[in-house]
Formats: sequence, C-alpha cells, structure tokens
Amino acid sequence: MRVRWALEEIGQPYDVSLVPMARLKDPSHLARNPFGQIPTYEDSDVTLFESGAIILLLVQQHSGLAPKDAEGRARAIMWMFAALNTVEPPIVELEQADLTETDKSWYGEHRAAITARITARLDALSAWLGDREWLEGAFSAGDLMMVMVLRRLDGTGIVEQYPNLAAFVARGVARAAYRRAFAAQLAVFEESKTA
Ligand SMILES: N[C@@H](CCC(=O)N[C@@H](CS)C(=O)NCC(=O)O)C(=O)O
Repeated sequence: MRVRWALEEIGQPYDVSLVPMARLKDPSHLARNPFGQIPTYEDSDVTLFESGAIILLLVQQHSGLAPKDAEGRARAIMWMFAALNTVEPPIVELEQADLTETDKSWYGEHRAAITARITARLDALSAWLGDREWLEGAFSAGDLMMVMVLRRLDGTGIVEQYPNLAAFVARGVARAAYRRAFAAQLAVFEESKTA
C-alpha cells in the first residue's frame, strides 16, 4: 500500500506482480530481497527492497512527494525516517505481541510496556502536529509514511486517544491517490478469494 500510494500520488503507472507467501523465500525472490519480504520494486535501472528506499527513490525522481526546495525536501525525508525508525518499531512489537504472546503469563505486562512506548511517541507526534494539516507545510512522503505507520494501530483504539492524529490519518486516507491505491489493493484480495 505504501508504494502503491506513492505511485498514485505522482501519477506513475505501474504493474504489480504478486508473490505468494510460500514463494517469499524462493531463490528468485531472495535475489530481489535477501530478507524474502515484500514489497520490492523494479524499473529499467534498479531493483530495490524496503518501502522507505523505494519511496525515497520516487521522491528523488518525481515531483509531488516533497517540496522542491532543499530544506523542505530534507524535512520531508526526515519525517519518512521518523515514521519508519522512531514511530514504527514499537508498533511492530505490539503487533508481534498480539500475534504470538497472548498465551503467555506475562503478555498483559509486556503489552502495557510496549503500549507506553508507543504512546510516548504519539504524545510527541501529536504535540508537533498540533492543528497543522500535515507534518510540514504541504502533504509529502513524510505524511504518507506516517499515516501508513499509524494505520498499523487500527483496531487498537490507541490513535483515537489523539484526536489530531486520528484526523491526520483520516485526511491521509481521504486523498484520491490513497483511495485509488486501496481500491487496487482490495481488488487483489477479492480476486484471490474467487480464484
Ligand atoms: N521494512 C520492510 C518491511 C517489509 C515487511 O514487513 N513485509 C512483510 C509483508 S508487509 C513481509 O514480507 N513479511 C514476510 C516475511 O517477513 O517473511 C519494508 O518497509 O519494506
């Protein structure tokens, strides 16, 4: 979804090649991503993995994902890193705990500790955002990445504790490019159900 959304924002047509879970560790996919994960990206010049690296390439090659001036661009990229490196890690830990630790005696305590680390990040993010529409002036790849990271908390009720962050996510997912990307992604699931 991150890469699709970025491609939709810049209006760049793309083809999608699905990799079934069972094929992620096949040599052919490991040649594209040594960790055997999706997404990967290929154009005529380069093959990349890591959603952040892929979107950074698109930021460098196209307009529409970051301001043109050097400072604005650097700050958009900074927010991409903040999303991936500072906000996302404890969110991934929470997902892992909810997936694999619910039967452990210490699950509740561990979950509370992870949740506290997430809310410490969201307290700071919410304070920065204040009543801004986006993290800096105009929408950028930094917002795109942050919205996608916060969306990983859907269903936990955590983002809803921060009305300005909930509104920020709502603004992100209301964008026409996000909706096109989501519809395309959903179509993949619908097709795989009927296949
Ligand atoms: N840091 C990577 C994470 C990619 C990732 O977690 N991909 C998941 C699916 S969304 C995956 O391929 N999981 C299978 C696996 O790790 O074996 C990125 O942002 O691209």
